Amino acid sequence: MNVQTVETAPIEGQKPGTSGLRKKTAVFMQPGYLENYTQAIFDGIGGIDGKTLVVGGDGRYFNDVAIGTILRMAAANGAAKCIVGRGGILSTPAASHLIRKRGADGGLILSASHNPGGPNADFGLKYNGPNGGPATEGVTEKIFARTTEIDAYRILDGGDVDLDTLGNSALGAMQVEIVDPVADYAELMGTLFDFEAIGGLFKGGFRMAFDAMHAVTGPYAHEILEQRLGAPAGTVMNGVPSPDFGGGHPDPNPVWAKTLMDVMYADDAPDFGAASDGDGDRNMIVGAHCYVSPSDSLALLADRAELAPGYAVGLAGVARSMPTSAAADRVAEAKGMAHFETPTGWKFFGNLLDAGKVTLCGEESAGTGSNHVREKDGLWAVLLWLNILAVTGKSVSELMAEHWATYGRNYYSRHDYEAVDSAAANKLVADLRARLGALPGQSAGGLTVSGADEFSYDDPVDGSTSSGQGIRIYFDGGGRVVFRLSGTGTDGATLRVYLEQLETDPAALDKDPQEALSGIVAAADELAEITARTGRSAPDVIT
Ligand code: VG1
Ligand code: CO
Repeated sequence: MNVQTVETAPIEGQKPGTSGLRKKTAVFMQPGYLENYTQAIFDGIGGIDGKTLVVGGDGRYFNDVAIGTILRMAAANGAAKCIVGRGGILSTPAASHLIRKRGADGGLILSASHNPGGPNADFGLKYNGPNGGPATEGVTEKIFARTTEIDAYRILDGGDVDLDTLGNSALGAMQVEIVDPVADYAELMGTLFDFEAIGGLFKGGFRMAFDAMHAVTGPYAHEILEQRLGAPAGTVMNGVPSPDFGGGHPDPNPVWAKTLMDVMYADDAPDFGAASDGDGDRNMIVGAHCYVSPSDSLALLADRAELAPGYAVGLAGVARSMPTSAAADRVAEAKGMAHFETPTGWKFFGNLLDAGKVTLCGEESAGTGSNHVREKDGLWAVLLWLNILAVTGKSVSELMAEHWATYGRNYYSRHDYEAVDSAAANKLVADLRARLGALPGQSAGGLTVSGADEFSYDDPVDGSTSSGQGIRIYFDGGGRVVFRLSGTGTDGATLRVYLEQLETDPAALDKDPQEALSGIVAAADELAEITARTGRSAPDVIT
């Protein structure tokens, strides 16, 4: 086996978005495409000579082939070792944990997360640093800069690794260790949660439905929920990962996890339902006839995390992404905890977690996590909920009703307009930006604008600034709408409209969120001219 240096030229569009580089699978499979980006990562982080990397992905189409290429490139670039999940599988939180546990220098995670998979769907690749978290903005910029000037990549001219056999082997001068993707992660969960108490729930006849959505959490959920916690076989639905996620969108929300929603809203609904996404970092929580919005879930977990052994000492603070509702802030304020507001994307939580400023983090897009890893973690959130249910003996709907009675309710919804013409979407945002100063005092949808700005974040740890992170418009009476363009889509532009209205009247906590938000929805359309500019009369996805 020899190291080959292959001449190449920059490929346009290799710009990482909210969470690494995401493109159509066919784009990633073009000759040199994966190779260029992988070499740009290696160069962008200052080379990988003598380093140890963790490599794994969510098992989607092209995962195994891409891992073969990445391993041959890592060896040719002088890496000392790659630690790889068996079969090329690692959930994103399990990869984050493995990087931290083994003291690795970083990792490559192959996933397009909640985006569909398959030859005609999406693929993705991202680099996580030695803290186990997604590359910071600074590192991401270096990787992107490298893609624009790359002239060669290095790869072994042969050599195959059997991804299915546990243990060590050599690839050129590099060592490859194939590890069980589940074991270390399951062990970590056992240190954070009271498995005996949760096991007791199941022994007592508590029923749960977990939808792995044909994605990576299947093996993790089978092992943890059914094997270690004793939930009956069949608790985990769609638990065998498939390269195209059974043809579905592995996105845990009421639209794409409809199978689970139907189970949870049936007459004989189980006590607790949950789902996770393609790469296992998101979670959806639903009680019997009771969907919990991710923003509310974060707030409830922030309020009650102390009931789990791993958080018994209390939380240092809580962070949420800007478009996430302020429900968690209300808990933090009541408890005298620090709280932070960051741009969208998990990479912004890393510094706060590393500095010990926060213990819990969350996003409205069904991401919740803590300082146990540096990624959001779907099954972790599910287990924290189970621990709280076991200790309190209350149902999900009882817990939510108590929560709203104590803190008020931040009615919340996100409306997504997908595959919109990019130019039209960019112009919508640019025109709003230009009018921000003129908005206060204006009325729209029967509401009066009280303030408007564009979110810019000053990282309190490294002092960096990230601007242009979403347009916020506030209304008299505690309402807010946020406009942002997605950084994970692969078709045109996706306009995300985040709607929120605080309600503290005890008699008004039980409304349908879309009804409670109808005024804000009308105001949003009027101010941004969504219908007129996108040609859409309704959002494609409402969560
Ligand atoms: C979306 C979500 C964001 C999340 C990101 C990655 O980004 O809104 O909250 O961090 O996906 O999640 P965007 O730019 O499309 O809004 V995952 O589970 O896809 O890694
Ligand atoms: Co994900």
